Amino acid sequence: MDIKTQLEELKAKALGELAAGGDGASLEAWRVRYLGKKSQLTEILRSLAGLSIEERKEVGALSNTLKIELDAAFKIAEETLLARAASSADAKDTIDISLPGRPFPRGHLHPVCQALGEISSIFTAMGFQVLEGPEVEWDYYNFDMLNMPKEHPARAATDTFWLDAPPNDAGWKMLLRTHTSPMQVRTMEKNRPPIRIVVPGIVHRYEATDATHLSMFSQIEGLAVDEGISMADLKGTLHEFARRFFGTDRRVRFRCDFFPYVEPGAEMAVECGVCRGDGCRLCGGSGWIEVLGAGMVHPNVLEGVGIDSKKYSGFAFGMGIERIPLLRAGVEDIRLFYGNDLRFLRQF
Ligand code: 2NM
Repeated sequence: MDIKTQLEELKAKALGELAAGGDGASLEAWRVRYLGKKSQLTEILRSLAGLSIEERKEVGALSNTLKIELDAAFKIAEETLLARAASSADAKDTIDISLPGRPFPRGHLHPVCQALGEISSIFTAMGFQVLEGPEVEWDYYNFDMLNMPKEHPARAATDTFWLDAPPNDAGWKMLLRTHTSPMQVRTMEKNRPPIRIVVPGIVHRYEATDATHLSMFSQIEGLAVDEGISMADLKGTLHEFARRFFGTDRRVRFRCDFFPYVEPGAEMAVECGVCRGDGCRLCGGSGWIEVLGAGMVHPNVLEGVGIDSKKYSGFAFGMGIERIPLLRAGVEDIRLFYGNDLRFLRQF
C-alpha cells in the first residue's frame, strides 16, 4: 500500500473512532494512538526517509495537513465532552444554595477625591458655594490680577507651564494655572459682595517630582468678601474648619506668612496627630503640621476687579489636598497617590 493510501485510511479510521464518541479515558487513548509520539502518523513520517525528494515533499505536506485535522478534531471532541459534563452537572441541580454569595468587588473614591469632598462639604455647611474654573488660564488672572507684578519670581518659567500659544489682543499669555485663585478673581469680576466661594481643582507647577512634590496636584481655595470682614472672621472660619476636619481635640496655630495677594498673610497649622505636639518624624520634629495659607485679600486685588476696598474687605485661603490624606495616614511618598496601585489605594 502506498503512503498516500495509508494516510487516507488512517484519517478515516481516526475520525470514525472519534465520531463514535466515548468518555474522557477513551478520548485520551485516542490522542495517544493518533497524535502521540508513537502514533501511526509518526511512523509514516519516519518512513519518509526511503522516498525521493519529490515524494517526500508531497507526502510530508499531506501528513502535516492530516496532523492539523486530527488536532482540530481532538479539540472539538474534548470541548464537547467538557460541555456535556458541565450541563449534566447542572441537570443534577448541584447548586448549594446554602453557600455564601460571591461578593462583588466594589470600588471607592480616590483618597484625594475623598478629601476634596469632605473639605467642600464643611465649607458648604458654612455658607460657601463650590465653583470650578478652567485649568488653562491667562497670566492676567493667574498673576496680574493677584498683585503679582511682571518681575515676581513665581512668574519665572521655572515655576509655570506656559502654553505654546499666541497671546490675545490684550497681550495675555496662556498657561496652566499654578493655583485656583484665578477663579476667585473671575468670580469677583462678575459678582458683587457678599461672596463666599471655595474652588477645588487641579493645578500645575513646573517642578521636579519627588517624595513630597508633584508637578500636577489638587488644591482648594476659599474666598469671603463682604462689608466688615476681618481677620477674626478668617481665624474663626478656618479654626472651625480644622475642628470639623481634624477633630475638636487638635490645637490650631496661626502665624504670619507672606503671599503677594493678601495683606496681612497667615499660615495655619494643626497639632500633629501622631505625637500630639511632642515632635516626631511625621511633623518633622516640630509638633505642628502646616495645613493652609491665608490672609486678608490685598486692596490691589479688590480694586483690580472693581470692588471698593474702602467699603469691602475679604479673607482668602488655599491648601494643597494631597498633603491631607498623606498626613492623616502617614504616607511616605506623595507619588503613591498617582501610581494607581490598588494595594495602596484600597487602604483608604
Ligand atoms: C492662598 C493663601 C492666601 C488666595 C487669595 C485669593 C484671592 F483671589 F482672593 F486673592 N485666592 N486665594 C490665597 C490667599 C491663597 O493659598 C496658599
